[in-house]
Amino acid sequence: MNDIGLIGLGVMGENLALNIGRNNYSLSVLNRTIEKTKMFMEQKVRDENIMPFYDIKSFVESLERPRKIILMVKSGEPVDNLIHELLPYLENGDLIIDGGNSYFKDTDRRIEELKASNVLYLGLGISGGEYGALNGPSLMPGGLLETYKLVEDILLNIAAKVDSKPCCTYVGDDGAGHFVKMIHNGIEYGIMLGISEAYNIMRKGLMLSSKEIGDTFKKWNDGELGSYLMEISYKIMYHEDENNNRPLVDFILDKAEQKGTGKWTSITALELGIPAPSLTAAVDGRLISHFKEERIKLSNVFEKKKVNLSLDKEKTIYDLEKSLLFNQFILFSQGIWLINEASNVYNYNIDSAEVLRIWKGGCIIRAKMINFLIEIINEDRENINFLNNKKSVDFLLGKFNSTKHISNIAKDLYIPALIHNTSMDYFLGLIEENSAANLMQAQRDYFGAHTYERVDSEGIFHTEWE
Ligand code: NBP
Repeated sequence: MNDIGLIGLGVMGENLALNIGRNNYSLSVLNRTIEKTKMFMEQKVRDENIMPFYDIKSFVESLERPRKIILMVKSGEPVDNLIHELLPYLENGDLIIDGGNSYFKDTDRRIEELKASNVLYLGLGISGGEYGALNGPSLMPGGLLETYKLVEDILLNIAAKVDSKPCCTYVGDDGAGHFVKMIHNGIEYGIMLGISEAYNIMRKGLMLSSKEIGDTFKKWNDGELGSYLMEISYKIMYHEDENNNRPLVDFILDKAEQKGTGKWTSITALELGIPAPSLTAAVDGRLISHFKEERIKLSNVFEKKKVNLSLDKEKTIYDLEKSLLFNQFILFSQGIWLINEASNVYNYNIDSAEVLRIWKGGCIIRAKMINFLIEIINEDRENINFLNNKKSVDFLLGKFNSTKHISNIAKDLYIPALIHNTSMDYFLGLIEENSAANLMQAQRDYFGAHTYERVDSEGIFHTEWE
């Protein structure tokens, strides 16, 4: 009998299976396309105790009770279909673990639906790509605590380790794990766009070569901006196309794809009523990039008046570094605010400092900055928006002029800088004591008798404006 089963031998599934096997657990595996299972067994499996199966019944029967089955398949319908196929063979107390990027509300629903069959369900957010899956990902499990306890040992062993601590923690109830993974991806979109904007300014404004941009990213990666995404960005800049020994990045079509987690983050922010404009800007950045044909047409119609900018290279690079720190801080703060709000609204009971701790290793958004963020959160555990803290404001104010400078340069050069601009406006919005929302309230009352409150007396007011 094997310790655990895994269904779905795609990029993530096969690497996770090997990771589990290398941690001395015995494993049954199954994949919809049989050929893939055979190739996996022949080409990837070495000494690991991994057994292939080609039908659900014998796969389930090969597992130690209570059975533990990880699904590593495309989110959505495939997950529901597999649950449906597994159910006839499962018994009370067996456990399904969904390791894909499922929408957290689907996970809430599945946990609820499976209660009738006494089958347990864990929504497991996994980050780290194929390297992380194999060598230690960041794991974000959510569901009942008792359910998590059944696989805690395995999850802690296969997770990445930072300061000898596993990058895995019980995140919270129901879909909390998938919620946190969704926010992780929202932040990931934002950091990626921010770095790409810096790249754009360096190549179009400073006329730097890919090699020079790579050198800059590498230097930043050694400093405060150190992160996985900065590390891969400098390596990408150095990477040459096999065909012509020129930077491969120059030959990649500028249309960014997405699979949905960033979009869900924005939709969730709107549903929860929490402002997260930088996270949304990151999705919009990808959407705009997708309209390549329109962009080509419009770029020929709209005359970009040449501005004679004599940019100071050293100063611009210095400001870019500071502005990226500014953006990254804002992106994390918006993500954590959403997590804290969701924790209250959906009763997930999430500890956001713990979430940040497990994002310190294994995952795509691991960054040196996280230690500082944890320090700020721990100063006031009741504060759901960690921007509302003196250290946060000091940090951002220290980078404000640099961000403003970069934003201005981008406009002068007609370069979009969605993350830079949005993060700055978000910050300005939050530090503005008297906003212009008084006019909006008056407009609402004017056309819709929506009423308003006054600053000089209590109560609800309406005016006949005409
Ligand atoms: P892949 O595209 O590499 O593999 C997808 C897997 O899903 C294959 O095993 C495929 O089987 C299976 N599958 C599909 Br598609 N439809 C199915 C169905 N109706 N019934 C049964 N199996 C089905 O994806 P991946 O990158 O390994 O991602 C797996 C999950 O992990 C996704 O939810 C993804 O969002 C998430 N994730 C991915 C990453 C990443 O970096 N790639 C990171 C974190 C999380 P087949 O071989 O028969 O087509």
